[in-house]
Amino acid sequence: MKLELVRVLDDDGNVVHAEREPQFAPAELRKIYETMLLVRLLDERLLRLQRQGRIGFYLTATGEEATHVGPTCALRGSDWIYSSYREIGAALYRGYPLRVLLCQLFGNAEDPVKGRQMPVHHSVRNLNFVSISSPVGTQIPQAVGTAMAARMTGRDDVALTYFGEGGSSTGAFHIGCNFAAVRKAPVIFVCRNNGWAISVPRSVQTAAPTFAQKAIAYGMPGILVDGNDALALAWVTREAVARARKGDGPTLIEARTYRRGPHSSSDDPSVYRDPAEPREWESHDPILRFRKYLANKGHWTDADETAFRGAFDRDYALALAEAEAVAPKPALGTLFDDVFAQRPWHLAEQAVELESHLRKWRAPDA
Ligand SMILES: Cc1ncc(C[n+]2csc(CCOP(=O)(O)OP(=O)(O)O)c2C)c(N)n1
Repeated sequence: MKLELVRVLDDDGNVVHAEREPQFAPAELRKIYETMLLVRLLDERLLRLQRQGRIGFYLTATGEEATHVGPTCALRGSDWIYSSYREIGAALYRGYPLRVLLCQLFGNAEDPVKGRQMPVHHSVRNLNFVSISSPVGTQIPQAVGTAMAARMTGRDDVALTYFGEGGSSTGAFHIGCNFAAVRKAPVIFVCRNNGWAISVPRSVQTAAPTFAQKAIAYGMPGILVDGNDALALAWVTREAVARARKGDGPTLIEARTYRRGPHSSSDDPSVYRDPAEPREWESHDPILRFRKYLANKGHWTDADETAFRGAFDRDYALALAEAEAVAPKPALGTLFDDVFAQRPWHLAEQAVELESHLRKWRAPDA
């Protein structure tokens, strides 16, 4: 079977399918662009921070920024986002503050999850951006459950979940898709096919020609979209959201993109990947394409670009200084908080034991 690759823009930012162009207001178009650029600028800075030994781990998304913002901008604020570890742009689009993002990376007292998660595993409760799970694919059934809960409580909110193409090989993907399609859960599955699952190439991830066509077997629509085209992503997601809200069930969207960088700061792709491959994808860059589109419409100038980058430099420097130097580490006692409404006996015992251990051994300046 052959699925059309849905596009709105070509690589030069020209509109190739005007009938699909989402008619966004200029301010919205600028927000989409600025969020994608923010992800790119943060990736450069934060990977450097990791290399300097100031944070323990980082995951970049260079070349995949449109997959974060395109689907999310088609949602409303009360809809739920269950992302993997790579879609920070979805939270940034909803207004995740830079300072809190950095506090999470440092795992300090202002980190919403108090240093208990790895860096980049964000949790932004007030933005309906649900705590990221490390085990690949686990967010998929979580999103389905939330979508079902919304429907059972009479709300028309939807849940959108992002995962890599590697995530589609998990049992959680099958469970989530099957249950959602049978029950017509208002959920949107966004499979971000970036070609690689750490060192596993797409060619051995599945024998199917596309990930989108897996939807057919579950009995839901499957859409193949250019993952470097934010407008095409917004358009297909908008249609999927409309179906979900009116009770017509889930959609599986395959966003075809490419992981230009390493899997994470712990990875070295030169040992398993031809370096010509990521270079080839630079010509399909999602941010450059969108910038040309915006400029053609008269909504972005070189002066806007300079001003945005300048403001980012200032905001980043301030947020970094505050997060790194000002915010303290989480108090050790918080280790026992937040899991049980009433602390069970074994944790109560451990808390007392920790206190007496610290009284005995704590260094004078700790
Ligand atoms: C259940 C599980 N198995 C293995 C891992 C180790 N692991 C972390 S990321 C990853 C690759 C995931 O690739 P993909 O889903 O394509 O997402 P991408 O990293 O490309 O965005 C693996 C195997 C894990 N975190 N969880």
